[in-house]
Amino acid sequence: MAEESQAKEIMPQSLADFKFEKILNIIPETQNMIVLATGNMTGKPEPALVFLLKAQFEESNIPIFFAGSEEGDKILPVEFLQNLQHNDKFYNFIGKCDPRLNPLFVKLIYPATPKDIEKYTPTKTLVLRETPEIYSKYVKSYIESRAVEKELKWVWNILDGISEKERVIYHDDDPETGFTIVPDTKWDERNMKYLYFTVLAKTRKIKSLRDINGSHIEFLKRMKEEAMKAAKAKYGVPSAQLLCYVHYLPSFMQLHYHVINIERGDMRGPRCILVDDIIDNLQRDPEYYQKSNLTIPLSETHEIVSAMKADGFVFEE
Ligand code: M7G
Repeated sequence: MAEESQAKEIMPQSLADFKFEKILNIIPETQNMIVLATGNMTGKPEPALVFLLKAQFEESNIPIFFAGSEEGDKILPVEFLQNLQHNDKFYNFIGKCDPRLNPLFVKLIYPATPKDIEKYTPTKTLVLRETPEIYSKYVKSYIESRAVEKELKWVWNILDGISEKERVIYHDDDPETGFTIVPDTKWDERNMKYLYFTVLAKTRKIKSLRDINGSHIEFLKRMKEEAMKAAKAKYGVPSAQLLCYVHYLPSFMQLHYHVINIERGDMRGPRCILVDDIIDNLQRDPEYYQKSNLTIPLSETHEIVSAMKADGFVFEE
């Protein structure tokens, strides 16, 4: 309890509060970095995950970079520091921008648990075709063993109106059919091309797709429809540009949707299952997700893989 109240007061001011340990991953498309560090702010050294991301330029600032802008006088011009290449009319420069117009987007998970660190440490990924039998024998118990009180605290904080109150776009408190729509932390709410909502169901009974059946169809539809309405009403993004999907396996075990602008382009791989397809499948067979095989990518160090290997299951090399 004492630890909990202390944790609430922690508000790091800069990366000088942390000691660099190592770069865990570099995301090739963006060159963004995920860094492992250590902080002492909880009273003992504990790991921190630091995500260093280049934030989007504010569109309205772009004219200031050029000649003829009044505001341009108050800030430093974009300076070319180095010419990397020049051939005829083609130039590549390294430039310097006024830091006020070129913010860093820093995400921090602190204290980070071994699970958090594992999630962001690149490992070999194996593809498992999960039959209902594999689900009952290995995956269900893994899902049920998760430390929900710790892992879902941020989710419950949003659902209970404790955190991100001012960001919440839609909220319905019904314990069975309620849900909350909130901009995902991956989106800064400025560039509509990157729109990203998370839709969190209030019920704690649906942990994954395997718990969903025909009786949930109306609920699934409503969650999607409200997200589509909100995207249009609040941000002007029409539903024709939106994708709404769940992950299987999810990384946290309470029903939630991802709603993204298709132009973000980060809906990748077999973990993403479109909500429209889920609804279609349930309309054909209300027990579709209890009967079907599902493909899950798993890290080779994942405990489901270890448990299956221990029972003699062979993942082909
Ligand atoms: P995920 O990590 O891909 O999990 O998605 P999944 O595989 O179970 O779907 C969880 C989503 O929730 C990510 O897109 C996160 O950016 C987002 N998210 C995580 N946290 C801790 C927060 C938070 O505190 N607030 C909001 N608004 N979104 C969050």
